[in-house]
Amino acid sequence: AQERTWWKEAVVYQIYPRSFYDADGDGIGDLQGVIEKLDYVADLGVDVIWLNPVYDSPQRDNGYDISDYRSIDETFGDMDTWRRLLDEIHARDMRLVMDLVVNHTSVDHEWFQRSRRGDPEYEDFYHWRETEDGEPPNNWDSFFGGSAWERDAVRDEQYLHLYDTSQPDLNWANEAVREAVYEIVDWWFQQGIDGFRMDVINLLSKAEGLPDGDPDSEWVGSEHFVDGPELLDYLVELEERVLSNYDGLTVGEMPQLTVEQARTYAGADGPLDLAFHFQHTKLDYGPDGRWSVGEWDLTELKAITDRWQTELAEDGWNALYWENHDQPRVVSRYGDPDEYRRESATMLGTFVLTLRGTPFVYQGQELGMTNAPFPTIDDLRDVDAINHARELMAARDCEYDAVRSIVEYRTRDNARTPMQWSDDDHAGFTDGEPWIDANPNYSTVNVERERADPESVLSYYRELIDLRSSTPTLIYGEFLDLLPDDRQVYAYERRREDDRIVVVLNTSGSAASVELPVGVPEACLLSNYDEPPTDLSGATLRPYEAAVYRV
Ligand code: TEU
Repeated sequence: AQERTWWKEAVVYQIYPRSFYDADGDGIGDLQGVIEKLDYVADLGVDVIWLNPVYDSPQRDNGYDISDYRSIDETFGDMDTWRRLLDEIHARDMRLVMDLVVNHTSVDHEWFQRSRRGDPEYEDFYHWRETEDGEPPNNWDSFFGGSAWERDAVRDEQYLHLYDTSQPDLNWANEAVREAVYEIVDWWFQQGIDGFRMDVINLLSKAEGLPDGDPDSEWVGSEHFVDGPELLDYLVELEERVLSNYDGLTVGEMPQLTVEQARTYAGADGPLDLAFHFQHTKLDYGPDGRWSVGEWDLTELKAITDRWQTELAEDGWNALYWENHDQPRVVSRYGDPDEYRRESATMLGTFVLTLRGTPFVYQGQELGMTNAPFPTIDDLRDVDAINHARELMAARDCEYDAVRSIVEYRTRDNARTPMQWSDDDHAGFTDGEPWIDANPNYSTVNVERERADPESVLSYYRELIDLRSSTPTLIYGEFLDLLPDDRQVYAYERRREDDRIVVVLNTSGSAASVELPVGVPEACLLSNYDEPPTDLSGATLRPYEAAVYRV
């Protein structure tokens, strides 16, 4: 059985400050903007805010390239504004989780500057190698495309970067690196934060000798740096040295995570509380992986969900999400952004908030924000999308127009268009020129309009979060899939002692019939249509209909 903790009962709201609200009119969202919108966030009924990186950074990867861990980038404000933000969050009985990015730093970080100059104290802070012929030391790829190695002109050696060339990987085998990171983590907890989301934290340990990877794998080299040999030791050390002194929430972002690994790192005896896996975010990948699109199949989602819900039932706890700043908008992937935007957005929300685990809602998801158009390559901002668009164009010897549909579908920019506050210019996000264009549908999809409409996605999310937070069965209850083979309807039960809740979701845009051995429910607790079915032993669900019952 699961022990009760605050973070199991919490709903987390993720804020990407660059795109949330711009208080000073420079076109980029900032901390003062977050402060000004805190009542909106508190009104949603969420308990925790996770804030993407706001530290000093040249912003090559929007803050995931940090040049000083103990300072706020002037784009976003300063330490005083940050302290005010923390106080204002706490004053509203919410908590603040910050982002910890310690697999790599920016090339602008002092550690790298000293390392490249061969300062003995820092020379081994990164992975430096040289080969006789000057070729890359191994065949590993950067996640953003191209080789994971870059030559540095100052040191005249190559350094490893699993992400952008401006994001050199730290050498965690060096004890001095670990000590430096532990001090940073401790320093932030001392400032009063309530936890950390830990960026690509399962990539810290690289296999001895940095051997070549399987050239056919989805991410070449990954078998040598995902879940590496020393990872558990590093995380246990971090937890013993720092994390165990605080009652914070720690959630590790772990690409390629399996459920067995999740139990190791985030089980009751593991160093972290939660871990994000990616299995359900790949259902719509095509034959060529991330930069292709395929049909997704509900039974695959059911198999993944059932595995994670069941295997973490006694030990471990799920981190539940559809969206974050790296994922396209869920309505555009697993729903219908045109004909059934409201219905599919609320159906998908119902799913993620009625599973066992801690749900994470990304800014704009609660409005049913959709993917945006990126008509030319110059409309893209994301280094990942720009690199891959160029790679695809080179490989196919074609113009952007020919790769536009896949790039537009997958770019992380979809999550980063401005939060849609109103139908004013630029969605009410800024008085200046936004760093990225607002989605043109802001005239109809925006907070102001949805707030006034009791049938909106926003109104539904408020009710949903309230239901979730006030229903222990939805938090702690056992999960049982009632129709594992149905390709259209998702139906499951949450059960705790003699309380039984049944969730019924039509995941398609056509009518679907459902027959469940639960008969006539005692009450319908929430639904996204008027007059939801009253007898589940034989009912027809309308397109994307969702209903939550007590049976
Ligand atoms: O992302 C790590 C990462 O590789 C994935 O989240 C990836 O974007 C996803 O699988 C696509 O489906 C983290 C941060 O969240 C991201 O914003 C940074 O760019 C990256 O690390 C480097 O710090």
